[in-house]
Amino acid sequence: LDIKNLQSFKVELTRFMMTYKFALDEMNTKIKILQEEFEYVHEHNPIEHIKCRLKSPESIFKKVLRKNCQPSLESIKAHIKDIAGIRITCSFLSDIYTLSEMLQNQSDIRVLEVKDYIKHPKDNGYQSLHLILELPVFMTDRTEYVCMEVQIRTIAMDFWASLEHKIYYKYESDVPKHLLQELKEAADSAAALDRKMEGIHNEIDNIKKRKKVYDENHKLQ
Ligand code: 0O2
Repeated sequence: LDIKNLQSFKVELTRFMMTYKFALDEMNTKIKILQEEFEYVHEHNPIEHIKCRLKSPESIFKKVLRKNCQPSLESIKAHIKDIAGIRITCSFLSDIYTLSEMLQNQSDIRVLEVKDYIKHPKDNGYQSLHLILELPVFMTDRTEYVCMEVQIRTIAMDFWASLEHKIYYKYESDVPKHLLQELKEAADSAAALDRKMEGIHNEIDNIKKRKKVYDENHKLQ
């Protein structure tokens, strides 16, 4: 590449990355709206935290090489679906599916893929619900349909995934067998904890509902 070409590639790449940033901003707003209204209507906040990230150009190019795709922006757009990523950590298992349904039902969102690693955990124990979504971003002179990966998980799943990620990098992918076994057991414990917390949450919810009915009946008398 000569200087002129390099400069025009830089402009193109910056514009390309901007569309993903805008898509993240849009999705972040959508999730915050759902969170705020859900809390108002159901008196329960389903989201613990939201984390947005843009893949760095370095890791995009690593993935390009791994996937054997052309190093052009068109090919990257077509093959790499997680340049923009949002991770939503929920309080309870049921919140994951409620939020996922709410996002999937929005008319400007196109659902490209759903990977349910909660119903079908990975062999290492990894659990999360992954949605590959596409949404329109209205630019000054065009509309771009931008893809992103939304990962939805509980606090326990997130705790497990971040620890596993650190161990994986520490051992440069070559994790000792006994640690893999222990990680799998920890994933099973995390799943059991999630089910227990869901049960407690449902019980408290039922008590709250019964109290509301009782209070309303007594107000009427
Ligand atoms: P980062 O740094 O989090 O972005 P793909 O390669 O994405 O086209 P794949 O492998 O089917 O296809 O994607 P999948 O299964 O949807 O997983 C993508 C992302 O999920 C990963 O992104 C991780 O964030 C997370 N993930 C998947 N499996 C595991 C796992 O076993 N352990 C942990 N800790 N996270 C996992 P990246 O790009 O790998 O990393």
